[in-house]
Amino acid sequence: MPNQKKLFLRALAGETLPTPPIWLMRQAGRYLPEYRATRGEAGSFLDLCYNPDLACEVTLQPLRRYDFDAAILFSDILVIPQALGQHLAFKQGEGPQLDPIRDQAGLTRLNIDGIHDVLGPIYETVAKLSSAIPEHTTLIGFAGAPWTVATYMVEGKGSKDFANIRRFAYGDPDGFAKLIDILVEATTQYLLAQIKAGAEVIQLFETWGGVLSENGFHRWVIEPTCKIVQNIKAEYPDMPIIGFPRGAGLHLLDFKNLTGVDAVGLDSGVPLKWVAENLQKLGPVQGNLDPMYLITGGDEMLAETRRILTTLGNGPFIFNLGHGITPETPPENVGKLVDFIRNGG
Ligand code: 1CP
Repeated sequence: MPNQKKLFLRALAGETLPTPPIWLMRQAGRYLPEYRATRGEAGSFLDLCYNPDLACEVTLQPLRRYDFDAAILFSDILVIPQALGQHLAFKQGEGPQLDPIRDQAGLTRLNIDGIHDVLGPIYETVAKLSSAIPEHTTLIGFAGAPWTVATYMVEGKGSKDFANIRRFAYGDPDGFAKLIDILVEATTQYLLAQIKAGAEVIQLFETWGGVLSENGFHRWVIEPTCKIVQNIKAEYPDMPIIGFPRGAGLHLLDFKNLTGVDAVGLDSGVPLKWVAENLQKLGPVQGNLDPMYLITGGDEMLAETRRILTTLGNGPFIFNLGHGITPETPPENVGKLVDFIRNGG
């Protein structure tokens, strides 16, 4: 059992630990001056994602400062549409831009056959990380879940109302299912290649699942996630998979029961007593400090952290944020948070 010492894997296997393992979503990023320096060296954000040496370097940067229990591959969920042939650019300060696919006819622009040619450097980053991270650190590979990736493919950018994709999914479900099927297949292949390269845990980010209707959530979040989990477990039955269905609310139990994920990531809005009495009985949970507490960083942050530790600490638990860390976060507040948790809260 070579990995049994890794706290993160023990928590994912269902163990209740006196001090939970900790990592933070988007732990590598613009709040760190050393990230900004490496990013400047790389050129664009996408150049950084496809440069194995520099992507490895920025993944390691937060570990050097905070000795997190997990490293997450530095990449982005939008490399999948790009690998499928959809044009992608990150304009400075504006977020992602893609040529939108608004209907079934637009799917002819996608081609799954060459994805590994584009994604190869990312597998190389995983392999480098696998030997570069400390022995007690776990390597997380990741992908966006199909619905969330599709929101960017259909909207063409970040969205507030998701009107185009909801219109496509509700108005032409058979046509939209073809897009989701392509994403299930591409995501499966992408994650299997990350695992072959050394990823020890997989996280699926479903950032925008909360905008769907009840039936939509089942059809476009739960079903595709379930297929990806089954595909991965068919080849790697013991691979731990974390699902992060942000905004899932009352769907959380169905999400856990029906998808087959091992652990569930919680956003900051989920009532924790309910989680402890229901969801956590079914498996490990991860979360859920509101990232804005890290900006103020005072006693309020510590009190909220204590509330989370007290409520979820009696079952299998991984400490994290409820969403990604923001660029305005003072790095010293992250240090304060980690010390507080490791000193028993
Ligand atoms: O340097 C920069 O200016 C780019 C900022 C940035 C970073 C650091 C983007 C653009 N992506 C990333 C890295 C990233 N993205 C990681 C790496 C590892 C880590 O966690 O340390 C991960 C896991 C993601 C995942 C991701 N990208 C998600 C899911 C998680 C979440 O935060 O909800 C989403 C929705 C994206 C899309 C994306 N990429 C980047 C931006 C600004 C966005 C959001 C666009 C929007 O909808 O507003």
